[in-house]
Amino acid sequence: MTWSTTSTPPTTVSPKIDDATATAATSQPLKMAGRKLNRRQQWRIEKIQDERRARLERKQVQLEQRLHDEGGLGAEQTGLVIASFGASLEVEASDGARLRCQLRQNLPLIVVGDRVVWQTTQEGGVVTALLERRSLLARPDSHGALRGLAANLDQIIVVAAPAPAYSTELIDQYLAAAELTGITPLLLFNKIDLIGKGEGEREGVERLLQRYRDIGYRVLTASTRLSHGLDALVAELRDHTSVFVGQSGVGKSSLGNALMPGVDIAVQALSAQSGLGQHTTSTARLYHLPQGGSVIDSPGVREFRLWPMSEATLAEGFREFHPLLGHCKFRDCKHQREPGCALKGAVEAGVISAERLRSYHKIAAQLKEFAADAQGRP
Ligand SMILES: Nc1nc2c(ncn2[C@@H]2O[C@H](COP(=O)(O)OP(=O)(O)OP(=O)(O)O)[C@@H](O)[C@H]2O)c(=O)[nH]1
Ligand SMILES: [Mg+2]
Ligand SMILES: [Zn+2]
Repeated sequence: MTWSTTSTPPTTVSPKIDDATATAATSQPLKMAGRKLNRRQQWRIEKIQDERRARLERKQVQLEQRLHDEGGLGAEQTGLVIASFGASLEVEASDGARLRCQLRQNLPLIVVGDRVVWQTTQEGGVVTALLERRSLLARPDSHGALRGLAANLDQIIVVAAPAPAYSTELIDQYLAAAELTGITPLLLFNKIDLIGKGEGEREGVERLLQRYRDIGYRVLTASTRLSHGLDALVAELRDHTSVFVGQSGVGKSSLGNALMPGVDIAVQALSAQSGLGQHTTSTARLYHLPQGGSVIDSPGVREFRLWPMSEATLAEGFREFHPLLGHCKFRDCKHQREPGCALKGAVEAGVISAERLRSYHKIAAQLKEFAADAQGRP
């Protein structure tokens, strides 16, 4: 059987899809069974996407029509995005009022922290433009496409804790993301009340934090339970826009609650079964701190992935490697077993930590794996 007889689209299909299938059928009339199925699946996916697009366009047209019928919009104003729900945004006007806004067609993806131009409508507002961003923190989705997390950030507060157990690779990936996007990071080790007296546990955390202090990163410890470290945190957050990032369950939202009396962000205990966080926060949200500054509470992750990048770029994400890069004997040095490697030499001389170089190699290997996976994907 040929592909064209098994997957003839139903009569309701749009001419565009008919054309596409006709081209495919004539250029490759005989196909193997597996390939046939893929084509058919592909065609279905395209059809669903076309329908979605058409639905969205119809909605947009209705919105434009309604705006027109209402006899005009309010004057253009600028606003700050407090939360993004995809199809709509919560916007803070310059007078502090909050309102739900629809989005004009053909706008780029808008994220929390963005500044926008908006106008009032009878039902709220409509966002008509995105203003220039000072910075953007992004990460790839499961298909490798970059998704913005938050915009106009000055600081990334990387939150880690004894439970769920911290991962140095995760911390290092966030620090690299901060380094490469030019946003200042701060490492915040929360839940210090949970650091047991178990052999080496406290020393392990102290060594970890000292390693980052030695590199020159700011490090704070905190406990929302003991109200420890909160004043120091407030001082670091003042006059900046910061985002809390980190694993689910490390206490990002709890920190938000501790800093803002009267604000009640949902928090949830770790899963008794896995000891992991339960993805309690689902949408990033910006809060103004009474002491000054704004903080964005973001949904926790199980793993943070850097966007696809070369090993050389990743190495630049490790701040203390900077003076050494370009000084290896071989220009394409992988910093593994090559003779004359400046990074290995620096580890031996105690200038950089072996853990950070190990972490770099692990993250580089992961990036390679994801890239290979992405290529293998249909
Ligand atoms: N022992 C202890 N528990 C804390 C502390 N801070 C937060 N917790 C608890 O940790 C659990 C998770 O806290 P959340 O604030 O929901 O964590 P989160 O990082 O916002 O998690 P997601 O929203 O899933 O990303 C809750 O049960 C909190 O009560 C702390 O300093 N000490
Ligand atoms: Mg949360
Ligand atoms: Zn090297």
